[in-house]
Amino acid sequence: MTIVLHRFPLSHYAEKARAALDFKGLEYRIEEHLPGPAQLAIYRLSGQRKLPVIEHDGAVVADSTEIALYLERTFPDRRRLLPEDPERRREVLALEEHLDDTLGKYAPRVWLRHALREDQYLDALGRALGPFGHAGLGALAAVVPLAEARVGAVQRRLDEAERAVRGALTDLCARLETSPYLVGDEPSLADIAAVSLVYPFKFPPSKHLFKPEVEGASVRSIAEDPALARFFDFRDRFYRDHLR
Ligand SMILES: N[C@@H](CCC(=O)N[C@@H](CS)C(=O)NCC(=O)O)C(=O)O
Repeated sequence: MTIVLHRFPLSHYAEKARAALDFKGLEYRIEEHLPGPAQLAIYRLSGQRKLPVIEHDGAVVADSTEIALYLERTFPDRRRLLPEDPERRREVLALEEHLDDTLGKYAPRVWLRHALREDQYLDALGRALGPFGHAGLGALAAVVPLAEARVGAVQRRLDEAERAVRGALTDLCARLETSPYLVGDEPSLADIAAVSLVYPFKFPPSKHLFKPEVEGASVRSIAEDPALARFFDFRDRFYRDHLR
């Protein structure tokens, strides 16, 4: 039975679940949702309000990590997301958890801070989202920088997020200096988490983007930062070589 992936179009956690489906070579269909009152349908389906959620053969699974682990258990003969070796496996799971706690948790705030100041990116995204989304982005672009300048607590929260995200990405660059993948010589769930959780900083080459025209649109102050180039180059390669 075809797997159904429920997602919000810009969600980095949903991209992580989608990348896990791709990596395992599974057939799936995407259902797009919008945040807001329509989340009631997600609640009815899964008993909680967040996405991603997948449906497969009567099972309903929420949370990107749970989804990856479900796919690994359910399709053991497909490409492995986790190494056989127990120590390597622990390392992959620990790095994936760390990436959820840093990139997963803080990337949206860093995105808010930087994306809203980059006209080219805002235009590309605004066109793809249509008039309603364009207006929403315009409103955010007016409010967030003002709040950051005037409200100390907002600035501190954004600074904290920026430290966490840049710190995590700098660590990933260091790992990639000595290793072809983030843990050892084989791709794993840790790579999937890293390449997908930066999703809206630079829309990757993928046929499953919510709109094909956003491919390549990037928040230049992050995705084109020379200090982070090793990671973003790796990420482009990873999408080309392992994902669709
Ligand atoms: N730990 C979850 C986090 C999922 C999550 O926070 N999803 C966000 C979208 S990126 C969401 O559904 N937000 C809507 C809400 O909180 O109501 C995962 O790994 O999937």
